[in-house]
Amino acid sequence: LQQKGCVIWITGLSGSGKSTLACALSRGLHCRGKLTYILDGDNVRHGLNRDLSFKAEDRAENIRRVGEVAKLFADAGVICIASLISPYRRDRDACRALLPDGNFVEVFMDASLQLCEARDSKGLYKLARAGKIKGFTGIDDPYEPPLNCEIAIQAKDGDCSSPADMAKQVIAYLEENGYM
Ligand code: GGZ
Repeated sequence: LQQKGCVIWITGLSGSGKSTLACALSRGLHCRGKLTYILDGDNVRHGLNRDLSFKAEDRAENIRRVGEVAKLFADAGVICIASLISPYRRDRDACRALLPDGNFVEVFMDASLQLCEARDSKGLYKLARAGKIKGFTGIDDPYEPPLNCEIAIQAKDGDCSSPADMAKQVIAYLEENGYM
């Protein structure tokens, strides 16, 4: 295996398209002969992190564990795609600090709350607005957008790139930076 591992960290609101990008990216990289692994917040919270809630310190622990696991994959030469809301800058920066310079690629799914809420694919925003979910990111819990991410993917109403196009944006970055 001749592959440089890295972590692609996808952050953004619920419904911003993180998992969709993760899947499309994984597919695109497989087509190019790369080994990948997806760590998705929603999935990891059913197993490894099933003891964690959504209060700030548990989100921090969720992100810390995923960061550590992602680092193990990267050390093994895998392109590890982590897809979590990861709303706090400090927690994301701590994951970045686990890896050598350049091996942590932060991707911001830059979709407005308005757009994510309009999509509401799982009906969670509706529940949050009704007060049935407390501490929901974007509603009554903060989301801190990245200040210096490697890649920002803009999603605007009626003008969303296809998953494959979003993936291409990330793959182009990986090509320019010697990962391909
Ligand atoms: C945010 C929540 C919450 C609260 C449940 N706040 O869109 P989804 O449903 O499928 O993905 C979201 C998922 C977020 O898990 P993460 O591990 O990515 O979050 S974090 O990085 O902040 O630890 C959402 C669902 O869980 N969900 N309650 N209160 N999202």
